[in-house]
Amino acid sequence: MKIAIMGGDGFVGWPTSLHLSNAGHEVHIVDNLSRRWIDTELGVQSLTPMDSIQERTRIWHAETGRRIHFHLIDLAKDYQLLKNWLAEERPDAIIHFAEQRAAPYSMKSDRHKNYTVNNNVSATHNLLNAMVELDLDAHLVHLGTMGVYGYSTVGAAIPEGYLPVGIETMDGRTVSQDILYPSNPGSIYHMTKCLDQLIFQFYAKNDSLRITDLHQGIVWGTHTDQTRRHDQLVNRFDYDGDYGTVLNRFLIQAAIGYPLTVHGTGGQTRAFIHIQDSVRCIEIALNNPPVRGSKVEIFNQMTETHRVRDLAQMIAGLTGAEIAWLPNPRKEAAENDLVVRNEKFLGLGLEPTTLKEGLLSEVVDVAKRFAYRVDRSRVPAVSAWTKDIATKINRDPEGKALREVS
Ligand code: NAD
Ligand code: USQ
Repeated sequence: MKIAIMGGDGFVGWPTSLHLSNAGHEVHIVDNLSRRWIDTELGVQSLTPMDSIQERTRIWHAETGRRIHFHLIDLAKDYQLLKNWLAEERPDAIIHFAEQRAAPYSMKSDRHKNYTVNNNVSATHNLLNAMVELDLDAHLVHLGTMGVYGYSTVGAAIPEGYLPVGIETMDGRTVSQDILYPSNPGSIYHMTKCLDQLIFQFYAKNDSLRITDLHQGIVWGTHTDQTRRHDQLVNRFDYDGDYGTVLNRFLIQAAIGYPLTVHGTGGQTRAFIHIQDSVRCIEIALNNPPVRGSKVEIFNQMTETHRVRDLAQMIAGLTGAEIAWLPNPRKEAAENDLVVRNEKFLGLGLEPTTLKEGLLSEVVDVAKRFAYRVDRSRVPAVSAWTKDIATKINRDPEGKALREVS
């Protein structure tokens, strides 16, 4: 297949590009490199030394003989360029990673909220709009998030996208319908993924676009089989307070002797998936497109759930790290249970890589190897969800003490 990978320079996009190129597909990365600019804005860098996208693709070619093509296009702002590119290349499938994906970054200020909404909603809409205009019947695979559901299990497992409901009619009958599971976003970023869902629903109904939405949990790990092939194919690894995600952050904190930054009681339960499984799920989704005219196909792309404090305790046990119990910069439930259905991927052959399988120490080893690149002052999460929370955190002696560790 000819596959366009929007956002293919990112943490999940890069190993996906390598995986699909290795599988024999013609891969085109489309990216505006905004994530690299955001590193500059925040004064941080990936833990792992990442080469330019041109250098990465050159190494891939030298290593495998396969070409990955790169195109510098902003999906949100360069509509005409995007449309011309799609018209010329007419990919068979499009994988859409090209969004601002950090919840803390999306909550930093009014400017960051605007940027996240404008970037994410416009990127998604421009893509669908152009596909319709060009009569492009490509299968669109989008990376959504478990956060669209809001993590609360009300005594029932979270289904894969749709909730069967019975609606009582005025004449007393009950009509059954499958509706999108009620959206319950916890950040501006997560809100954009809820908006994406509605845009997809409309375009599948109105224009019969073939769309798969993957509601993914928190991705952990860094290497895949293909990024391991050469030092310069290494994946990016975010550890800072905005882009670093919880499990990867704990692992690197353990490696550099920084107390594990648990927010609140650590009673938050979240869904997780290893990066190798994420890449595999995307391939499985690509191989199982919905038929034209059907509703949006939705998968829950996660393999296990964990409570944040259990993760911290597990990593502390493994490495001897200390745990810091910090005031929570986010507005979120202090404790929640989370049960998620994921039978669709399992039924299609996914074999989950769980935390138990020794890969935790592999990540700690990567972190130790590149520990000299870590700026400890960028570890604390300082983006507060509300002005009140910001004031409270700044007054909290324990939070302040940890920030001063840096
Ligand atoms: P990332 O930030 O590393 O990569 C996103 C890529 O998209 C970057 O290379 C960026 O430059 C590009 N991009 C952003 N806006 C763009 C635009 N307007 N035009 C062109 N390119 C643009 O993020 P990631 O961790 O690889 O996540 C990829 C997708 O998966 C995101 O949509 C995210 O919401 C979703 N997701 C990620 C995780 C996770 O834990 N990393 C979990 C669930 C879902
Ligand atoms: N947390 C800590 N300590 C930290 C960092 C986070 O206790 O140092 C807590 C947070 O308060 C939160 C939980 O861990 O309760 C998860 O935070 P996270 O930063 O790992 O994940 P999140 O902000 O939800 O976002 C990440 C990705 C996002 C993706 C989402 C999937 O950045 O792109 O959509 O995971 S999910 O969480 O399933 O919605």
